[in-house]
Amino acid sequence: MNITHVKIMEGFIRACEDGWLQGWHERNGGNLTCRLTTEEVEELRPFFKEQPGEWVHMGVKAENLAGEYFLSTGSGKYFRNVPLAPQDNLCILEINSAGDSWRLVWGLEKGGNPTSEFPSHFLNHSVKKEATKGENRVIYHAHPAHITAMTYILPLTSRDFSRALWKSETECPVVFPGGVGVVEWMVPGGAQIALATSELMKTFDAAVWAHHGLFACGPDLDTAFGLMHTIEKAAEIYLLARSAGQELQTIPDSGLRAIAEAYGVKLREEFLDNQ
Ligand code: 2HA
Ligand code: ZN
Repeated sequence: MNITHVKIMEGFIRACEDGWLQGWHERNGGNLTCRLTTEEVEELRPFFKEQPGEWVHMGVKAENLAGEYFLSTGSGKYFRNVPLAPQDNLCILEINSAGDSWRLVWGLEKGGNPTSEFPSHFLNHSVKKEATKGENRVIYHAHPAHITAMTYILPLTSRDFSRALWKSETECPVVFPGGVGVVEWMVPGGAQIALATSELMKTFDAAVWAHHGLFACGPDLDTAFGLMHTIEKAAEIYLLARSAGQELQTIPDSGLRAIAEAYGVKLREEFLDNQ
C-alpha cells in the first residue's frame, strides 16, 4: 500500500494535475489545501514521519483550527511535478493546540515549506469552517488567465464582477448565486491579503485577486475545482464576446431572477438592478 492509494491523496494529486493541464499553474503558481477529516488522518497516519518537524509559528491564529491536519502544496513547488513526486511537492501539516503554528508530519522530502499563501489559506479555512458549520474543507488558489485579464478592464468591485460573470454563462448564477468577491491589488503571501480575502470569504465562495488570480473554496475538491473552472470559463466567454465586437444582447436582470427561481437558489439581491 502506497500513500497515493489513499482516496483523499489520490484526489488531491488529480486536482493538481488537472489544474496544470488547464494552464492555471505556470511555474510554481497557485496553491491548494484541504482540511482532513479524522478518518482521512487515520488512513494517512501509517505514512507519517517517525519524528514530526519543529513547530513553526504562522503569524496568524485560528482557535477553531487547533489540532486539525491539512494537506497542502509546497512553497516554490510546481503543480506540474505533483503527480511525478507527491512526496517532494506536497505536505501534511498538523496544527498545534493554540491554532497558531504548524509542523510537518509527511512530505517535502527534499526540503521546503508549505505554500507561501498558507496564512491566507489558514484564515480562509477558519472563516469557512465557521460559516459552513464545518462543511468547507478545500481552499484553492490558481492563476487562470481570463479572470485575471478581466481585472484590467472592469471596476474592481464585487458587484461589477459578479454581474459580468453571471451574465456570461446561464449556469453561473446557479453555481455561484452569492457572486464573487474582489480583492484590490496587494502584495501576495502576507497577512494583509490573507485578512482581506478571509473577510470576503465570510460571505463569498470565491474571491478574485486583482492582477493575480482567483481563490475558490468548497466542501470537497470537486466543488472547489468546479467553481474555479466555472468562473474562469465565464471570464473567457466575457472576453471572447467583447473582443469579437459590440454587444447586442445579454441576459437581463429579470432573466437572472428567473434562473434563481427555477433552480431554487438565492442571488445576492444587492447585485441585481430593479427591473
Ligand atoms: O506562487 O500563487 O500567490 C504561488 C502563488 C502565490
Ligand atoms: Zn498566486
